[in-house]
Amino acid sequence: METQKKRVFSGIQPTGAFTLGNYLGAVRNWPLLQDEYDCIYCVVDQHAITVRQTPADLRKKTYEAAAMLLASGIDPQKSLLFVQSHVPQHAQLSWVLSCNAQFGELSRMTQFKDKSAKHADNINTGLFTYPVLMAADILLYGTHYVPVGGDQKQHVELARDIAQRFNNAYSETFVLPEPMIPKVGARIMSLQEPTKKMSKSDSNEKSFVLMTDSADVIMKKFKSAVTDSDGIVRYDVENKPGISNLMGIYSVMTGKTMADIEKEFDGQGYGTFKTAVAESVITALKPVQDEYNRILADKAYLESTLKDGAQKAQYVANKLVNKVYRKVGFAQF
Ligand code: AQP
Repeated sequence: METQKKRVFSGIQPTGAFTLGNYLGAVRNWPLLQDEYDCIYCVVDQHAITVRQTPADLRKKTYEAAAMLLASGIDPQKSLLFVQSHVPQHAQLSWVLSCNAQFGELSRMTQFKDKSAKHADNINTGLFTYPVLMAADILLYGTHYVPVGGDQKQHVELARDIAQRFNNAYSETFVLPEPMIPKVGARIMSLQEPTKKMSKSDSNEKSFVLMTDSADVIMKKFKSAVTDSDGIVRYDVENKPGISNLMGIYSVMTGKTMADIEKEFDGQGYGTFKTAVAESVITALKPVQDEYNRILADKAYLESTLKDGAQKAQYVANKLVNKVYRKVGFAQF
């Protein structure tokens, strides 16, 4: 992995089947970076337990998440793919970084505020220090770019601040990472409450489309998407959040601009438009779903790919952790 290419790192939680938001905001873009960058992708199971998980389910979802990443086009010959808990250096670095992160800055993280409101019965310290572990994920590999959805921008900026602080205190150690956020699709909204982001943990199943949903279910979910009553397909996020969200999805799927889409559906009802959006999603997801089912059935291939990825990642991560330990003054023999 010692190359001149810039390094890309990103991760996804195995907390359930991925939503269309996860796909368009992040996962779909990851394979597109594989030739230009040195890419490392991770199933972040340690992040997942900040919210209570059923152990057997978490194990199953970890396989499913890895299979979906491979099905989406991540090629283990080009990129590293592994499970976070298989590389203990993430947790090791996280501790050192947490001693260089401020309580105040973590308290300002939007995701912490949202998730602690959602899980009021389990506001554990892991939920609070989640962004520090994420900073460790990123900084461990000398990452230049982090391809994420818009909701993760704040966390990547925090990782950069922590890296800068450490570099100032102990000398140049970490590369300062930057978020890489897609121009369209960075924030896919709930189909039922289009001012809220689409999230796989939403209790209303009609609010999200899963990458594993059948064609019928996808069509039904789009048909019941909340819009407005003026009947005009026009991009206006503030006044027409539902229609604008559907236009965003259609735009990523078809490559058409908002102006093209407005023209295409001029004078037609929302029914026709919703059907077209659903069909574009069904068509794009079909080959990924077929590949997903094939890979998921091949457990031996999945395990050997993840094992190989973890070994290679450990090699890179271990060098960095040793360097950090030396810099902070831990005795090394
Ligand atoms: N609605 C979204 N639009 C665009 N991008 C999104 N991402 C998530 N939701 C949207 C991006 O997906 C990547 C992986 O996300 P994650 O698994 O780390 O968890 P998350 O951001 O907390 O996503 P969810 O679906 O809301 O999960 P739960 O419900 O488990 O908390 C990230 O790059 C994220 O930006």
